[in-house]
Amino acid sequence: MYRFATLVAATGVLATPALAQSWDMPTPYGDSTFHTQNIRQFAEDVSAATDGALEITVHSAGSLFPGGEIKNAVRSRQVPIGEFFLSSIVNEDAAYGMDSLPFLATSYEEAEALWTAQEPVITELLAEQDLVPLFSVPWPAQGLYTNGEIETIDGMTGLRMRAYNAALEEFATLAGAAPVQVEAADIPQAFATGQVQAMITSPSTGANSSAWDFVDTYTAIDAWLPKNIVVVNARVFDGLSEEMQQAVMEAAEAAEARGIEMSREETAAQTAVLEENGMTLAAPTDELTSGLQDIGDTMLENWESSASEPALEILNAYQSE
Ligand code: PCA
Repeated sequence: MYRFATLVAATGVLATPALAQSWDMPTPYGDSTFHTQNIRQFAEDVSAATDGALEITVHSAGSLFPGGEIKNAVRSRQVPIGEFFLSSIVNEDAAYGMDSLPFLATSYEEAEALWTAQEPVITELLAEQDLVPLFSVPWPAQGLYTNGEIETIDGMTGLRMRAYNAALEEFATLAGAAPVQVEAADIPQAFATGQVQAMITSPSTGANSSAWDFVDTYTAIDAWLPKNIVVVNARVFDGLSEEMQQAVMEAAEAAEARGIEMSREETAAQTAVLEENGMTLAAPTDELTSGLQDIGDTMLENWESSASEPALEILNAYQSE
């Protein structure tokens, strides 16, 4: 019996291709999020292209690591690969936070141009931490979720507002609101307990968190398109065969293009879901837009006064296009 078990175990080992690898991939966002669906497809593509020699398992909704820890988990090789919200690491360098500056890039074309300017700089910065960026996909433009329509910036005074990064915290403060940091997965809970009363996020995250249960109005201020990024640990990546590296890079390129398409389609589709569930869709009044633009100007000035040299170079490159 003992001998038989040993034989089976030994055969099992031999049956596994020598270089087969299995990677865990954490993301902060839930299964209904289009980014998560996109990275699951990326994982399938990698598996197919390597004949199963590289299997990636996606762990969604912060189940393996909370959003704020994913970058360091990949850096320290606790996991080989992960997805996170790029601007969440703006404290390391202003270059990471540019996609969350209000009105700097407000369309997919501008978001792409901004990423083109950011990518080489960010690639260099991440290399210092043993990280290789694989692809980056923007969320749809960010809109305002409130009870009742906000017609001027004064309407935001005193509102407890959900924030997801430092830029949104600054934004809320400049608008006279009170920012409260809440991860996407905790939005329903934060509204239900009265921790927050308003938020700025995409139609995707609004629909994915059933915003209509807590607020009745969506105002499409379309002020910025923040991005997710997928990174792999450089040492793990370098350890792959050349064919495997190429398979990962090709799947990554396809994932970026597919993700941008999914994001574009989400904008109208999920805004319609908000409306179908009874929310009022509002266009911002001219007064609100100009109030928001003033805040954007102030934030850009603040950003410039503390930005690193490489970050300022990104801004120059982007603005001179
Ligand atoms: N959804 C994420 C980030 C930006 C977005 O649209 C969130 O709200 O946390």
